[in-house]
Amino acid sequence: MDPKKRSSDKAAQEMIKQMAEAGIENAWDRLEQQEPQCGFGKLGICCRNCTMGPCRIDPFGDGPQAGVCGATADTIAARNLVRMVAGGAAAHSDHGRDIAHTFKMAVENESCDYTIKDELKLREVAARYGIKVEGRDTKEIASDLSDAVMAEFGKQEGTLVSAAAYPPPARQKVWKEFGITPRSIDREIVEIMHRTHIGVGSDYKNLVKQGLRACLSDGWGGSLIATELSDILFGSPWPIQFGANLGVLDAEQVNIIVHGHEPTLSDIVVAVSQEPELVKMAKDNGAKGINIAGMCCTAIEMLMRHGIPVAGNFLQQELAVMTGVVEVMLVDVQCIMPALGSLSGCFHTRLITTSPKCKIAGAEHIEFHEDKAVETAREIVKIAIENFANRKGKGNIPKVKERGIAGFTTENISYHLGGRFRASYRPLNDNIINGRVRGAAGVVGCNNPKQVHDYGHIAMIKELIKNDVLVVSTGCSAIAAAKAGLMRPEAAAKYCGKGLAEVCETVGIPPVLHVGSCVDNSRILTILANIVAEGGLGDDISDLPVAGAAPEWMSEKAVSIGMYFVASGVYTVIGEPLPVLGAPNLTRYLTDEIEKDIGGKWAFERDPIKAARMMIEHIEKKRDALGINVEKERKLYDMADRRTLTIE
Ligand code: SF4
Ligand code: MSK
Repeated sequence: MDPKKRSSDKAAQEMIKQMAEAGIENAWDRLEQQEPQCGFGKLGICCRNCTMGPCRIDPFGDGPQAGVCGATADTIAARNLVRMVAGGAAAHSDHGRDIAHTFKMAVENESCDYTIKDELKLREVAARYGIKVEGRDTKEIASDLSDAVMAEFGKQEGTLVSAAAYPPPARQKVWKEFGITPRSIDREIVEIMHRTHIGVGSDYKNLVKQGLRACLSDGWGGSLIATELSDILFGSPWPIQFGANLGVLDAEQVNIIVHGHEPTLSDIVVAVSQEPELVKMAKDNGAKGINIAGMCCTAIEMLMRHGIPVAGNFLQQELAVMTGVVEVMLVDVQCIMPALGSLSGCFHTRLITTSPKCKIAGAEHIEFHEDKAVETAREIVKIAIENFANRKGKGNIPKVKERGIAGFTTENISYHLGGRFRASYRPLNDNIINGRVRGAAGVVGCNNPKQVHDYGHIAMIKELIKNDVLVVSTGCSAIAAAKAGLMRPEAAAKYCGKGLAEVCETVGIPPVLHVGSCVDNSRILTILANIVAEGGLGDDISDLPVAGAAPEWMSEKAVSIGMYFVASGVYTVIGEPLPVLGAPNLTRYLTDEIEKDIGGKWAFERDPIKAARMMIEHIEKKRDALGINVEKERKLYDMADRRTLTIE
C-alpha cells in the first residue's frame, strides 16, 4: 500500500501510513475489499424496483435484454439515474427547508438565538420574490419572505418563483418550450419516485426530462434558498483568510471538528467557543484554548463567514480522528461516513450526532433544536473541554497546512472585479471579450477513493488557469484547491497564463474563487445569470464560454448538481462516468443529443488534464460562436477619431 497512490495530499499520505501501521482501516481499504465491484451496478443496468426482480441486463447481448416487466437497459438506467437526482435534490432542498424553518423562527420569535444579519440581502431577495420592500420595516419584509419561501416547497399550482426571477429570459424560454420549468420543489422529487415505479414511465428521454425538471428545482430552488437565507441569517460572506489541512488542528487546544453541511448549530458553536467562561474552563482543564475546525461543507459555511480553518475534505474525515487530538467530532447531515462510529471508539474522540435525520451507530446523540441553540452548543463545547483530559499524548498532527482566501459571492465578485464603489460584472465580461480571460469554469464536487485523493481537482484546476480560464470552486474541490495553495492571490503569478495573471493581479484576487459549500453551487448559477445580464456574451447561459466539472464526484447530490448545470446550458465534465454506460441510447442522449434540447450536455473523462482540455476546447468553441475570437486590428487614434468616441 503506497499512500501516494491513495492521496496527493501530504498530510493525508502521512495519516494513511499511520492508519496502515496501526492496522486501522479506512475508505481506501474498504474500497479494495469491495473489488471487483458489481459490473451491472457500474453500468446502471440492474433494477430492484419491484420483487419480480432483481433484474439485470446482459451488457454483451447474450443474456436477457429486458427485466421481468420488460424494462430495457435504457429504461432501467434512466430510472436509476433520475432516482439519484431525486436523492441529491432532496438532500439539498431539505437542507434549504431546514434553514427556512430557522429563518421563520428568527422572524417570529424575538428571543430567538438567530437574528437577521444581512438586511440588504433580505431586501434584495424579497424584491425578487415580488415582495414590497420600500417603506416597510425589516420584520414585515422578513415575515413575507419567510411565507413565500416556505410555499415554494409544497405548492400545488404555478411555477417556482425563483426559476422566473433569476435565470436569463432566454433560458426560461428553453425550459418552457421543452416542458421542464420546475413547478415546486417537493413535487418534482415526488414525481421522479412516481414515474420510476414499476409500470409507469419507460421512455428513457421522458424519464430524463423529469430528472432535469427536479434538478432545476434544486439548483434554482432548494439550494438557492439555502444559500440566500443562510446569507441573510448568518451574514453574507466577504473575502476572508483561512487555514486549510490537518495541520490546523492544535495539540495544545481543545479541538472540535464541525462536519456535515448545515451551518445552523456550528455557527452558534463558533460563537459560544469564544465566551470567556468556556475559554477559562478550557484553560482550567489544561488546554490553551478552544480550536474549532471544520470538515466538508459545514467547514465551508464557517470559513466563508468566520474564517474558521478547514481540517480537510471528504476523504480526510477518518484521518482527522486518527490524529488522536479531536475531542469532539460534531456532525449534522450529509457526507458523514458511518465508519466514524466505530473509528471514534478506538480513540477518545466523542462523535456527536445532532440531527434527528442522522443518527449513527457508535455515536452519541444530542438532539439540536433551534430554540435551544446556545444551550446545546454550550453543552457540546463543555463535553469537548472535559474530554481533553482523556487525550493520550500529543497525538500525531501532520505539520501540513496552507492558507487561502475564501468568501466570494455573486454579489461581492462584482465589487472585486468591477470596482470598490460601483459593483459591476462589466470588467469581467470585457476581459472575457478581449481574451485576457478565455472563459470561466466551475470545478466542484467530492472526493472518491477510486481516484487519487485531490489529484483530479488540482491537476484540472492548474490546467485551466494555465490556459487563462478563471475557476470558481465549491465543496471538497474548493478545499482541495485551498490545500494546494491555489487560493492565495500569489497563485496567479505562479500558475496562471499571462492574461488571467494580469487580471487577477490587477484586482487582487486568487485565480480560484471559493464561492462556498455544495448548496452554494447555486451562487455559480446566479454568477452566470449576472454575466449574461451584463451583456456582450450572448443571451443565454448556453452562449457563455464556460464549463463545469466534478473530477472526483461520488454523491447523488453531485448528480443533481451536474444535471442542473446541464439543464442550465452548461457543458459538464465528470470523472467517474454516470452509471449509464450499459444503456447505449441513454448514454448517447446525455452526452450528445440532449444539447439540442437544452443547450448543455454531459461528458465523462477520468483523466483530469484531458477533461480540462475538453473544457477549454468547449470554451473556445463558444468564443468562436460569439465572434469574440477574432484578432482586433490595432489602431492608433488621432484627434478626429477621439472626437467621434461617445460615452455610453
Ligand atoms: Fe425487474 Fe421490472 Fe421489477 Fe425492475 S421493475 S425489478 S426490471 S420487473
Ligand atoms: S461535502 S457532497 S463530499 S463536495 Fe458537500 Fe464534499 Fe461532495 Fe460531500
